[in-house]
Amino acid sequence: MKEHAKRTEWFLHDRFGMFIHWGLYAIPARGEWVRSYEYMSNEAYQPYFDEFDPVRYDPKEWARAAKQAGMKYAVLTAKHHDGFCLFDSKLTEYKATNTRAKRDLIKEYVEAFRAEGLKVGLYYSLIDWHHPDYPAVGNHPMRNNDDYKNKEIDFDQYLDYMHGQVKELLTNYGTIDVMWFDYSFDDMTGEKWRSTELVNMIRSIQPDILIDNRLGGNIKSPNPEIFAGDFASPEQIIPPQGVTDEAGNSISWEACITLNNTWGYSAMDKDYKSAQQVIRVLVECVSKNGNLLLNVGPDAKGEIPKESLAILAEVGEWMRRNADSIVGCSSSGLPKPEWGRFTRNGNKLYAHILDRGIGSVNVNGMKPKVKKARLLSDNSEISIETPWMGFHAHQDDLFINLASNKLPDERDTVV
Ligand code: FHN
Repeated sequence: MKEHAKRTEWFLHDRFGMFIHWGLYAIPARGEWVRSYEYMSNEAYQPYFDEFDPVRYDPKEWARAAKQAGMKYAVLTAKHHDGFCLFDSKLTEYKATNTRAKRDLIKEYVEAFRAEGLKVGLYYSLIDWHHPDYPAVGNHPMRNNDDYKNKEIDFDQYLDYMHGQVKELLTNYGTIDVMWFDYSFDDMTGEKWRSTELVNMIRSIQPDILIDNRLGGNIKSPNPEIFAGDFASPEQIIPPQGVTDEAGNSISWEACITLNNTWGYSAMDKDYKSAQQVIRVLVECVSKNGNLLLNVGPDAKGEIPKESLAILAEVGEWMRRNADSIVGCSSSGLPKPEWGRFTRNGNKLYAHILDRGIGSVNVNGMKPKVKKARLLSDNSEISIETPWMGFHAHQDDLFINLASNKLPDERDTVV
């Protein structure tokens, strides 16, 4: 579909984004599912609304951290499952402008990230544990409360509210580049959300916006539903072979991955990935035609955890020297080499030597004959005359730029 290809052009070029999970759950600091895990009623959760006062929220700092990390876009939770709205919705009082913050946090976010040249996306939860007309199904905090479960609700009222808020987000905050819905489950999928009506409304307001695949439907179908989405959204995993449609053609996908183990802020979870692990994940995604949406969970004061900032800064230092092998790149068309992965941008082939134990790469066997090899980080020459190239991949010599004279023949093998 031509308009789909046009819409996804920037997405397939940019490759690397920041996911941001932030809201009232940063106060209990036990992750964004705390209401569900601890069966909290609206009343039990209300103190967090009453307290919420992110005095150190400065999205310009967030945007700088993202940009310096080499990220090109971001997606921030406008409303997560707890129903709390970070934006000044006219459809509810359960919003940031009614807390001590008294700020439209989404407005400040889109302005700050655009000012740094990043594209802006909004995450919006289909699930809403606060809304009176949302049923106590799935992992709803009141799923074991018979009084709650038996009360009369009007789900269409909730859908009118949900559709109305999406319209507010796409009308009041300028160009939004990604609408990241989350998530369909069991029979709560597709038309249960009135998805065709919702996507038609979205496209009527912002025709070029990208939509993820979590409204339901089958994005891999040769004739996907209008709401099947523009990209697949594997979570906490990298698909072994990337993502393809039913005909075996690669389709747009984006892996969303946490830096520790929780999306929302957790004071206890200090089990962070290293910068090297993040770089490997990023390289693997791009080598398989995918994007990486890397998550941060700011704390209740509005700051990204220092551990996350340190990792982002180290990844950014690598990206400062090596972004050419990520941004604008895709899969290479070559089989995965034993020593790492390839990415490709047109006729530039990038060899990412990821397995430290293997210090040499035999490029002479590569077809077409490699014209020249350079270490991308400092453009130093890599000799390709010797039968093998014994250079030692160390901390920042993660890959070389093999400028070959034409695209590798799909049938080529790397010896
Ligand atoms: O339940 C959410 C979860 O809190 C988080 O937002 C992730 C991010 O993709 N999505 C859902 C779990 O799949």
